[in-house]
This record gives sequence, structure tokens and C-alpha cells, in this order.
Amino acid sequence: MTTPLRSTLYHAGRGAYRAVREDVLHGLLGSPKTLPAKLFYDAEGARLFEQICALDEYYLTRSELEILDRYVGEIAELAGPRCALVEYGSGAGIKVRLLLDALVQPAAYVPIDISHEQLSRVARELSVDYPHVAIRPLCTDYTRRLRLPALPSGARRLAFFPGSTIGNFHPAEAAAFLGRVRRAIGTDGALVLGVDRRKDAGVLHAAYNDRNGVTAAFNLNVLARLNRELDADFDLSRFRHVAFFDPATSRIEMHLESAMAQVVRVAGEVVTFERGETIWTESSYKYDMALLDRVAGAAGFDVDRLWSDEGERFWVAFLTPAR
Ligand code: AVI
Repeated sequence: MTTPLRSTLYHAGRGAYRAVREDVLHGLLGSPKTLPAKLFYDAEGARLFEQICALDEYYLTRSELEILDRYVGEIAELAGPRCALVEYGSGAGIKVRLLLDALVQPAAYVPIDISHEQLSRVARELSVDYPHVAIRPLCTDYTRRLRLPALPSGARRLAFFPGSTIGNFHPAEAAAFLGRVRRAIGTDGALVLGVDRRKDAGVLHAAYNDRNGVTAAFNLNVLARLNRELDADFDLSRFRHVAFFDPATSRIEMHLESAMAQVVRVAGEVVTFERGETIWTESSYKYDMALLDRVAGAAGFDVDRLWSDEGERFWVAFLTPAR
């Protein structure tokens, strides 16, 4: 059965749609059942994520902004003048303004994002507010191999990957991704990386199980998205949000648990669930120094500087290619 092409993410074409359908079915027909975390971010998911960032329990965004606010001058000094700033997953383009304001004569800014609409808006707004910076948006899935647009010659490439999105990769994938970033920025480039720190399990639990149920809605929205875009027939009331910290792997795991034995159709295929069986929708690794050194080292980076917030919950790290 062919499923109509009517999605937001798959507007890139039939090839991209097929790849996502394949990923989804591979994940749901495998054991354990999984879904790729990047599916969270359709328009509704992006809206819910913005709400998450403002939650009392979700300290990550506030802690990172506190660090950037306080130490952006030091970051700019380490980066040096006339950098070409490259942001992986630019989203709403808010945090980058702190850097653009502090850097000395930034030469260019390359926001990279999969959402065409958001990317064009951010590029338009920044061109107005930073008329001397060459804005070169790149619409692509930044987790894949990519080619950067032409940049002013001699400009040091400064990659920016905030938000602890690195935590959503398993460590080997994180190292492989950072290795691609290192190759993209060249031997004299640098990377400013946001990383959530390992901490008290209660604080972590609360951050992913907020009392208003926004994280639960964010998690469940992925099923609504499959209903809309892959002709699935998930009944959302038959699934429950589950998130817990696993100290052995140092990660939060998010799952959707089936409240009963049930059968669901997805893109013409039948997916069966036992009662209590889950779909693993996201991992969010929490870093200590050993993990950061291991992942950065495997990617060919040295950790030159680390800044933390008052509550010591989050790190912003300045990484340079290992010598
Ligand atoms: C985007 N990413 C860093 C978030 C995180 O904390 O892992 C996504 C998220 N999942 C649940 N709440 C927020």
C-alpha cells in the first residue's frame, strides 16, 4: 500500500519520505521497539519543546543561558576576531545572538536546520539585525555528512552546538558526529558545545516528568505525528509517557508504554504490542568529565575550557582539534 505524501518533514521529496517510513517501521518492528528522536520536532513538537524549555523543572535551558550570559566574553576572546560561526540545529536562533553580539567582527553565520520555514525566518531576521555578517543558511539534517557553504577566506570556523543535544546521541554516535564537526571546521577551528551534567537522579527525574505533563504531551505527539503522516492508527489514550534515569548508562530514557495488548497499523504494516511493552523514543545522556573526555577524545578534540552555572548543572565547553 502506498501512503500519501503529505507531511511537513517529508516535503523534501518521496526519497526522504521513504527513508523515514523505513526508519519508523524498522524501529517499530524491531525489539526493543524504538523511534528516532528527531521525529519529535514537527510544528507541534517544536512548540511543545519551547514550552519544556520554560518549565521550572527543565533547568537545562536556563543553566546554559546563565553560562553563556556570564562567560560569552571569554568565549569570544578564545575564538578570536572574524570567525565564521556555524550552528548545528539553529532552531529559533536565540542563543546565537549572545555569541554574535560578543564576537569581534564575526564574518559569517551558517545556521543549519532541517526546518526550512524556521531557517528562512531566522536568516531573514539575523540579516536585518547583523547587516555586516554574511548569513548563509543551510537546510539539511545536520546529523548527516554535509558540505558547508563557501565562507570568507581566512575566517576561523567556530562551530556552535548548544542545548545538550549531544546528549541525544549514544556516545559512539556522539563521537562520530563530533568527528564530522571537527573535519568541517578544519585544523584551526573550534567548537562551543553545551552539555548537561550528571547529577542527582531526583532533579533529572523531575526534568523529564514535569507536573504539567508537557513532556508527556511532547512524547505522545510522536504517535499523533505518525497518525497524520504515516497513516498510522495509534490511540494515544492507550499509551503512557515513561521517563527514568539509568545510572549504569548515565542516561534518561524516554518511552511510550502500551497500557494493554493491542494491534496498531503503521504505513500499511501491522505492529503488535504486549501490555506494558514500550517504544523507546529518546535517550538523553548526562555527562561527567570522564564521558566528556572520552567522547571528545574519540572525535579528535581536546577540551580546552569548561564553564558551569552556579548550580553546577550544565557545562559549556570550548573544544579544539587535538594537536
Ligand atoms: C533536545 N534535547 C536536548 C532535549 C533533552 O533534554 O534531551 C529533548 C527533551 N526531551 C525531553 N525533554 C526535552
